[in-house]
Amino acid sequence: MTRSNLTLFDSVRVGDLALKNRIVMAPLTRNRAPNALPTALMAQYYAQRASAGLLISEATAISHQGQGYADVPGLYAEEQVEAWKPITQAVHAAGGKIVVQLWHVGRVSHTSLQPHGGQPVAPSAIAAKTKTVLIENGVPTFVDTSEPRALHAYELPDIVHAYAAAARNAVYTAGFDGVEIHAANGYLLDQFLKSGSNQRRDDFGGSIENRVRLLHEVVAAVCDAVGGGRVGIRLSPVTPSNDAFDPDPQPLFDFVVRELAAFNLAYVHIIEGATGGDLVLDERPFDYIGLRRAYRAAGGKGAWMINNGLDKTMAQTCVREGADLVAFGRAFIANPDLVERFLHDKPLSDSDRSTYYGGGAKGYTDYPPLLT
Ligand code: 8OZ
Repeated sequence: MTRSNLTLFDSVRVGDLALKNRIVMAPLTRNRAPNALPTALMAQYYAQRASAGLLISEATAISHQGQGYADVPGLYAEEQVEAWKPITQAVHAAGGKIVVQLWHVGRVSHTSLQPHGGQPVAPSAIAAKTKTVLIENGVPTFVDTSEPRALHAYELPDIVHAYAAAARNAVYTAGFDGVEIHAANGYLLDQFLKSGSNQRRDDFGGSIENRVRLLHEVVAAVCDAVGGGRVGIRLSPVTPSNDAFDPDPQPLFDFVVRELAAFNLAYVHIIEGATGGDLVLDERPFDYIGLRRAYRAAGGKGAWMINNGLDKTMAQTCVREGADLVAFGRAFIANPDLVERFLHDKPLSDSDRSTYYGGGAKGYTDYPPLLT
């Protein structure tokens, strides 16, 4: 088959995983895991969406320090790992595949969510001009993130180990098909990459090579833990989310993907533009085709996944032009059967923003599939 005949509905091999189609459910934070514990409702929610070629879980904390929002799940304590098992089982029983997104928020946190009420950690002691979500009496409230403290270099190996340990928990115990390293959207790894948040003077700041060092170590450790064929990574070169900023993202991310090429990753997942498909008027141009070419030219064989508010027609065009997978976020909230709706060109339902974060079944598991 030539590329020009490919459709979103064709199967594809992604690292160690055989996917039944190229439609991916993007990671979506839903804040329905009180005490960082996954629930039975989450099993129902993910299983409802198992016709996607791949489900990427909501961002999941690799450590208590890595947590920055109320009621997001974790994957570091034994009871959390146990609580994920019925979720991966439900997805598999429904014929789906699921990877977990491994998350350390860095400075995007609040003292009330940190161990011993301490300060959130960051590459440098620079606060993010952004909000986080706390849940008070069941009601989500947006509050400023707390002033972070700069990590000591001697603390970084523990963070690298936490990523690897969470990856092992995911694949060997919880039953996930793989992991996605969250290096996007202004969280810890993105904070190290970008000079707006990284003003360090040691081996982890300054030059591009130095700013990429922590990411490189994390990817190496996670691949070592579970094998590159079960590892994906998410990047967002230009998103302003969570106050992420770098004045010169193209050489930075070209360098990042060239480094990644050596790891035999399952996939590289790129948020093209501002997270959530929101339009930013002052967005600088970024050459995403050039980014993919840089990865391929360096020998990168992983699947190329793109994401950002695409509709079916745009996604189909992208697949013909070289994307291997397309991730859809919001569309999966109100359309559990998104794949079938795309296949039969059926209309999509709109999601209710007021139930995105926190709450129960309403706006979560109660969006029906279309009747056939
Ligand atoms: C929305 C609300 C909270 C967190 C991301 C994990 O942007 C998130 C997130 C999104 O990657």
